Order: sequence, then C-alpha cells, then structure tokens
Amino acid sequence: MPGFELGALGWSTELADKLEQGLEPGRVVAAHRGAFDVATAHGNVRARLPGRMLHDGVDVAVGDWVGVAGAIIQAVLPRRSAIVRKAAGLTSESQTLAANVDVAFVVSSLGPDLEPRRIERYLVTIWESGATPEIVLTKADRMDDPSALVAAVEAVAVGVPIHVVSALTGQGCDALRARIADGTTAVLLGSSGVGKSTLVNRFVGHEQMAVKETRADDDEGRHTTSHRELILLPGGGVVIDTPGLRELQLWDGGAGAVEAAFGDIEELTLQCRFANCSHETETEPDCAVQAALRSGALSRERHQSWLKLQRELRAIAMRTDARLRREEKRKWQLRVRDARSRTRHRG
Ligand SMILES: Nc1nc2c(ncn2[C@@H]2O[C@H](COP(=O)(O)OP(=O)(O)OP(=O)(O)O)[C@@H](O)[C@H]2O)c(=O)[nH]1
Ligand SMILES: [Mg+2]
Ligand SMILES: [Zn+2]
Repeated sequence: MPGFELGALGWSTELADKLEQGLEPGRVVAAHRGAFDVATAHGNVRARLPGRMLHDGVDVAVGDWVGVAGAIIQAVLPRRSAIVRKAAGLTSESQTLAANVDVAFVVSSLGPDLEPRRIERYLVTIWESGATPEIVLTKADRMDDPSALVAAVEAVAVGVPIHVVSALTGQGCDALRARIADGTTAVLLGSSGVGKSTLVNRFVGHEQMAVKETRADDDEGRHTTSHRELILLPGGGVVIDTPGLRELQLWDGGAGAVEAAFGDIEELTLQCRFANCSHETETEPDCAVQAALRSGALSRERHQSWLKLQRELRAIAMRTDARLRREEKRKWQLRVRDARSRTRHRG
C-alpha cells in the first residue's frame, strides 16, 4: 500500500516534537464505529483505541494527529482547532466534527431556501473553534442574478469572504480551490444537498465521493454522504467532507465549542476573583489567566487568539441574542464549577 507524504497532510516539526518516541505519526482520515482509518507514511492503517482511552472517553475525530503502534492509537496530539457540536439529545456531551482545521467553508445553495441567519449561527461556532470561516454559495447556475441574496449574506458576515460558485459551469471553483493551500486543511459544512461532495469531486478530478443522483431542486432529503472523510487534493491541500447538518445541532454546540478549543483558559477564568474580570491586562486583580501568563503555564500567543475570539464573538453576538448567550455560558460555567466542587468535597 503506498504511503503518504505526511507534510502534504499538514505534519510539522511542532507536531513531531509532541509525539512520543517510538510511535508512528498519522492523521485520522475517516471514523467508523469503533475504528479509525489513519493515514501514515506507510499507508492507511485501520486502528482502534485501547480500552484505557475508551474508558477515559478520549475524543478522536477526523483530522486528528495520532501516534499509532501496530493497529492501536496510543496518543492523540493536541489540536489547534476543533469544530464541535453538542451531541443529539439533552446530554451536555459534545461531538467533534473535524479537528485541526484551518479554514471552514459554510456551504449553502443559492435559492429560496437560503437563510442568512443560519449562516450567521455557523459563523459563531466556527469562530469559537479556532478555524477561520469562509462562505460558499453554490448552484449559481440556478439564478439569473444572485446579487440580492449575496448582499443579504454579506450583511450577517461582515469581513468574511464569500465565494459564489457553480460546480456545473465551474464559476468560482478555481478561486475556491486556491483557498486550500498546500499543507492547510479545509472542512465543508452545511445542509444536505447543497453540493459539498460535488465540490470535492471537482477538486479531486473524479467521483471520489458519491453525490445525490437526481438533481432535485429542493435541498432537503436523504443524506448522501454518510460519514466524515478527509481527502488529500492533487496539487496539495486537504479537505474534509461531512454529511449534511441540521443547523440547531451545530448552534447548540456553542459552549461546548469554546470548552473544546480553549478549555484550559475557560477553566482558569472560573478562578478569577471577579466575575467581570477582563483577563486582558496585568492590572486585573487576582486574575487567574494573567497568573498563568506570568508563570508561563499559558502562552502569550494562545492568550491572544483567545482574546481575539472573544472579541469576534462579541461582535457577532451583538447582532444576535447576545444576552441570552452570555447568560447561557455563565450558567454553564457555574454548572461546571458546582460539579467540580461537589467531586472535590466528596473526594
Ligand atoms: N445546478 C447545480 N446543481 C448542483 C451543483 N452542485 C451540486 N449540485 C447537485 O446537488 C445535488 C446534491 O449534491 P451533493 O454534492 O450530493 O450534496 P452534499 O452537500 O454533499 O449532500 P450530503 O452529502 O447529503 O450532505 C446533486 O444532485 C448535485 O448534482 C451546482 O453547482 N449546480
Ligand atoms: Mg455529500
Ligand atoms: Zn481574569
């Protein structure tokens, strides 16, 4: 079986430094029930998690970098970003849709079903994930003049690039492909039937992913893509295709997404003396985040990207139901704190 050039999949010396000696590096390219396809320099390996990691609930997702030995995943390397949603139902558990993503494309098709509000909610989740969002409006060939719809999307996505494409005519496809540079990872997110897999096939140059047979005009219906898959594009760059999502599932992931991407800092903020602590300047009294910066436990760079995220979230939240979100988050933080102090008192 031919191996992979790990650099093309995004492997770096930074990652190599974090890998335990003796383990073979690989990237999770597909997740199945209980098993993962891992791309390594020696080809694809069907690997499993050891019982110890299953028991600890270690989260492994498509896009993760792992260390394997034999057919066992022995280590999951720290993520630089993670697109997370709440698992279905009333649980507070989260599900990682894709890990180590640089750019997340929010894909919608141009037509009467296009909902700018839905796009806005995707953007919130993506900003929280650590990836950078871009918007893709597909099936441009179905409209004489999409400019009004594009303007409506622009209004909810200030500063976010918008690509208007047609996989049928090729309009905008090369420009979109160029956004997935060598060594970077993109993910396609959006409802079923908007044309995510069709775009992947166009980039790959053949029918890599199955697409919906009939060119039905409505975007609803059965999912064609059934599992998440990471694909190495000819000419460089990596793209993760995903099955269609229903909006609310992703939106509900809000608090969980921050927790996944910046859990360490979020946890620190619970220890700050004041609830309205900005965590931003050295003059904040008894700020646990600043203390971690001073001790070196938290890097300046990570602190900066977290602050940037908070600002972006704030800007978007101002137009959406800001207060509700903040209250939800606060409630969630208090729940975490209560749960922690309960375990502490018990133990
Ligand atoms: N007219 C037109 N049809 C398109 C375009 N792109 C995709 N389609 C059609 O839209 C349908 C759905 O495309 P898919 O690529 O399967 O959609 P998907 O987003 O991958 O859907 P799921 O896998 O279910 O999430 C197919 O019948 C495609 O042929 C386009 O640019 N123009
Ligand atoms: Mg698909
Ligand atoms: Zn603080």
